[in-house]
Amino acid sequence: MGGAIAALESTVIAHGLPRPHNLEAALAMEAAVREEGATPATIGLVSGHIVVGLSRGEIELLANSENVAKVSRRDFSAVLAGGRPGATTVAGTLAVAAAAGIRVMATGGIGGVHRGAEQTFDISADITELAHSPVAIVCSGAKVILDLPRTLEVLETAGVPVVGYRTSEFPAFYSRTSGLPLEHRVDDPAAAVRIIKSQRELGFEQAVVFCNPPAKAMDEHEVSTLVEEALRSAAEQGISGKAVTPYLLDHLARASQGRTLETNVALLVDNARVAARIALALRGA
Ligand code: PSU
Ligand code: MN
Repeated sequence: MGGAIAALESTVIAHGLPRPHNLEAALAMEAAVREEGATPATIGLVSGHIVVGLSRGEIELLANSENVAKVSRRDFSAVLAGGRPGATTVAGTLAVAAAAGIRVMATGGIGGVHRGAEQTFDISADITELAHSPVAIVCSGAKVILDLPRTLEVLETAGVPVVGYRTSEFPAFYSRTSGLPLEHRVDDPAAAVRIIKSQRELGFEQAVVFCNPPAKAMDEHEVSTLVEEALRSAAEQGISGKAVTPYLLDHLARASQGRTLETNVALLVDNARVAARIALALRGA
């Protein structure tokens, strides 16, 4: 049966949040999981090895080094062979968690379809991995820098269940509302576990995405103005590929005088807590 483990991603530490908030958030997420009585396993790459359950020193390394690779599935082999430290995205973390038999993970917001993807083809590998990883993931929806309606469409195409956790609406990362309704909803960990068990009994390999609205939420319309601005700036600077998401998150934090950052850290910690509760309920089920 094993212990109740909540896996945590590390790209958010290395590339999603500025110092020193990144280390603080990483440690606060782990503390929240422990407080609930579960075991955190932050996943990353150190000295040519995949580590499931980074030590405090290893988390500090990922938080403070300049040369940390952003590791999605396609990056593992090259980063392991080269020995650089690596931080796993949701996609990378799902791949490792699934291989390690960990059934629950937490993040801030999943990746998805970027705005203008019809031109750039920029659709996060998170979607592909969610389609093949039998892991439940607690998030605050998808990052609001994305095209949220199209992100829901591709999740549907990929056969990935998206379930509101105490909400009937897809959260917009920094805000509780997006105007996009969710068909399925649960209100406690026991109900979440019933869906996870059913998904596994069916033999389906898809993840289950639980969307937990942010506690310290920002106004949806204020955020959308900030996002427009950030997107314009990214386009002017010619930002592309895996740099897009970190650039936009950083721009938003600056433009909002740190308010998106505060919301981001709070929702990360809250999602870790919910993941721990689900992992505990899953162990007893
Ligand atoms: N959630 C956050 N901040 C982040 C991320 C998630 O609150 O920085 C990271 C995750 O690791 C996710 C990645 O997998 O952003 C998506 O990057 P991309 O769009 O390049 O696939
Ligand atoms: Mn991308």
